[in-house]
Amino acid sequence: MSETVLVARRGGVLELTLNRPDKLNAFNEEMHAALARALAQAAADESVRAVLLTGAGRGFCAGQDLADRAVADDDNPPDLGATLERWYNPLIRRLRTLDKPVVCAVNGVAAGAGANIALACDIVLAARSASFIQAFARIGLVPDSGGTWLLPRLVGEARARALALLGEKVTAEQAEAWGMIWKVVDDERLMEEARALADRLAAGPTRGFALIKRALLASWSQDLDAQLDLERDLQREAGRSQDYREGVRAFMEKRPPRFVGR
Ligand code: LHQ
Repeated sequence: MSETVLVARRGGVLELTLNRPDKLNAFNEEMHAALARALAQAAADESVRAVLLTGAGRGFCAGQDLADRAVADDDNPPDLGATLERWYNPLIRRLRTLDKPVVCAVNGVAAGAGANIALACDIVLAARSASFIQAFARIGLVPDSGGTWLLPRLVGEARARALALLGEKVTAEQAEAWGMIWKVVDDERLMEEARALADRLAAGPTRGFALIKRALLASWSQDLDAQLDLERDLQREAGRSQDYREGVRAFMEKRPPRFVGR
């Protein structure tokens, strides 16, 4: 087992900690492979009902380990597209399509692909001291890991353009004010709040959550008519779940629901 991603099981939550703190948790291939394995475990294990992603040390993730992708020489440039195809793109797809909620606790700086991996999670909490940097343009690159897709949708075209072109730091408070993330939390309360949120989601109607994720993802590429059709189909499926029956029963009986995730 690789130490580059710490995997801890807490009730229905799988807690994943990026763990290369001396490199601000920048990604090398070993860390990518470890994270892919952990997310596959989260997907396959029915008793895992939410995932919590965070980073060890003072950073969340500084994106690609630039030492790992050092420019070879003028005649033999690295194929960065291959790195995206092999590692980053599957990771973003996995986060977006995982049929359980993913909470991200951004404990410090999130730069480059690290920023966009955080933003690809379902609910993003950030420590007050954390920041987000689209560092790509600083080294001549293009925002990847979904950045050019996510940013304009989250913060609007004007801010997305400036962030991508300037690579300026966005503080956690600014990110919250712009709607880039869900919430800022005082540093010392970050993990407590993130765990409480993940626990709450893990006790929720997991099947329904998966359908919500599908509907929201599809909404970006569909018109209203197609989306209404999709909502009809997904609601049909949700209506057949055990958790829907329990939710209605609990409401009628004026008690909290006991969801089982099916
Ligand atoms: C690092 C890194 C790092 C290695 C900090 N690599 N060591 C995808 C496909 C293929 C290839 C290309 O890229 C991509 C996507 C990307 O992610 S591209 C963007 C890559 N990331 C960056 O450009 C960010 C680079 N890092 C920074 O700008 C700064 O480190 C930030 C602003 C994140 C934090 O600054 P500070 O708080 O001042 O920390 P620091 O710079 O002193 O970093 C601490 C250590 O971490 C340091 O090592 P050292 O041995 O000197 O203590 C850094 O070298 C190392 N580190 N980021 N990406």
